[in-house]
Amino acid sequence: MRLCSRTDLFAPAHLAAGGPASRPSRRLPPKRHLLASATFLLATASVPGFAAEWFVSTAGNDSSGNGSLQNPFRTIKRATSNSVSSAGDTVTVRGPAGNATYNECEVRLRHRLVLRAYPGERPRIHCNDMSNDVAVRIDVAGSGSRVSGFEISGGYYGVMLMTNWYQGGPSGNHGARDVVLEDLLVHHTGFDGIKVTPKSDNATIRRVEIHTTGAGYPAGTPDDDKNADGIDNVNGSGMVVEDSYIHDTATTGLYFKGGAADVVIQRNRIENTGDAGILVGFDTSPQFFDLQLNPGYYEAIRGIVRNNVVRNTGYAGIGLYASRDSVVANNTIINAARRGHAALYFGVTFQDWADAAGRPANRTAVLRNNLVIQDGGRCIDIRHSSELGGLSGLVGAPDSNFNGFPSNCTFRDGRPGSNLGNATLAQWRAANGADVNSTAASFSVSSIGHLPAGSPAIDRGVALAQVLDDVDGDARPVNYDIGADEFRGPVVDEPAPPPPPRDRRRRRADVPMPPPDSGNGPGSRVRDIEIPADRGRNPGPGPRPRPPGVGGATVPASAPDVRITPPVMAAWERIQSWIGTGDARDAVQR
Ligand SMILES: [Ca+2]
Ligand SMILES: [Ca+2]
Ligand SMILES: [Ca+2]
Repeated sequence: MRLCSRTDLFAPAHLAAGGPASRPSRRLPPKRHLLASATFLLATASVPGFAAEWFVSTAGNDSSGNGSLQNPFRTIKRATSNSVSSAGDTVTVRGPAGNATYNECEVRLRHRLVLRAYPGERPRIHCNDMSNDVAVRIDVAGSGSRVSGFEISGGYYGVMLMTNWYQGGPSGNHGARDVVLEDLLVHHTGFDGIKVTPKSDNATIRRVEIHTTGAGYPAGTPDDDKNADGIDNVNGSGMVVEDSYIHDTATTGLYFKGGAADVVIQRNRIENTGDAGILVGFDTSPQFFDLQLNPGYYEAIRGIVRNNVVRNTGYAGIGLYASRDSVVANNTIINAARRGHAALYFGVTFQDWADAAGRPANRTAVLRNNLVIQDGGRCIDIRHSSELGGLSGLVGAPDSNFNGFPSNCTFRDGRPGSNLGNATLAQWRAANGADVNSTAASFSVSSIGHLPAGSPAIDRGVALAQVLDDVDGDARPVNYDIGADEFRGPVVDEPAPPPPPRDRRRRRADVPMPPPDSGNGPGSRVRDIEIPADRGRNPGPGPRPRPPGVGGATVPASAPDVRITPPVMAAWERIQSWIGTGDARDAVQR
């Protein structure tokens, strides 16, 4: 079987779906013995609606401290416990350079909190246990929480949003909703960097760097046996991931699946991924779908992927699996699919080969203004499998146009009746009418995806209501460029790319990527394989109404909700400044 399970062996029981959120911690909660802080507590507790702020410092003390700035606690867990903080409070963690590390696992938000770094400081939460504990866990009762400004390393997952939802359970069950994760550096996690479980709706992940996932695998573990993505969302709807940098992941950079609806992925940079870059849907075990909302077992619904730069991926640059009403627009994909698939890929899903499952083909996916840069290889592939009576990667003709491709890449439609194997762009157009306005040329971009002056991508796209800005957060004028960047004249200050990795685990980034062709170039044998499926180890939520999907038209009348936040470039520069500061990348020399 191509889809061998590679997940459950490593899933601790208490991380399994439905179990963890309501299960009491195996550690005893701190005792209510804060005599020293009685006055402080009374002062805060006696005022209805008063939101307290609690401070934590590596110089603090859980016994004698009272959580004030002057007399802080020593551990974050002390401050987040039910015996200290309550819903609506803020926990502020000191992290001065040289003394910023909290060796804690299972930092758990049991109620709605703001857990943040002290201004100007960068505390680090490091969990040494990558088998049983996560570093930061947000309970269902922690819905509405915000985690901001931390470096997080180790743990089974770096951050996990919990759920008590399960298929067929009470309709009111859900996951940790409306959680904001921002300005985080998550790295060297045992498995996934951030895990979003079913019905953990409306998560916002912004200005986050994630790298070096899968540190929990023994040395020598084959890549195909790993499951350690940057962000793994199983049925968490309404998620927004933006202005983030995900790189050097053991498997896929980011995916949302299991019926996740109304997800927006924008202005991110994703590179050096073991498997795919971004996947809209994938392959989820049937029990994680909400069959009332999604009886057709679609993996992703109304997802939007725009203005991302994706580079150096093992499999698809951007792939779609059992999705419907998706928009993939204005992305730049560079040297994708080194091990198989294509820069833009329509995959098929198996859903455990279960009798009760849907395995629908992708439907009404709009591909516009995407820029593919590579030497040969496959630009678009529509897969077909003869298993289970025949599974197709797409219903109908591909709705793909105004994209930019290298002149020497190929196109395939593996569905019955198609003769497109290693087709040229002209043959692809003639066969299915797609990409008639797309451009074949020798494109290039800078190290961060900017177009050079005179690029054949400039003004060759089409205006889209679903795309109003570019990767820099700049508004797009009338004449759209192809790719993530809208060229706006001579570039004065081209920011340098993030520095190369320092420790051994990140060395991979230093190695020049092989030519994109290796194995999938014209005339070579394409590995027609699927990425091993994630069996939905931990599942997430229900759709939130959102602007109407795009039904194939390039410019729908209604404008979607586009959020223009600080440009990704600024985020990358800030991320760069984190690296090499603080007290050590040191403690994590695994
Ligand atoms: Ca995963
Ligand atoms: Ca333009
Ligand atoms: Ca720009």
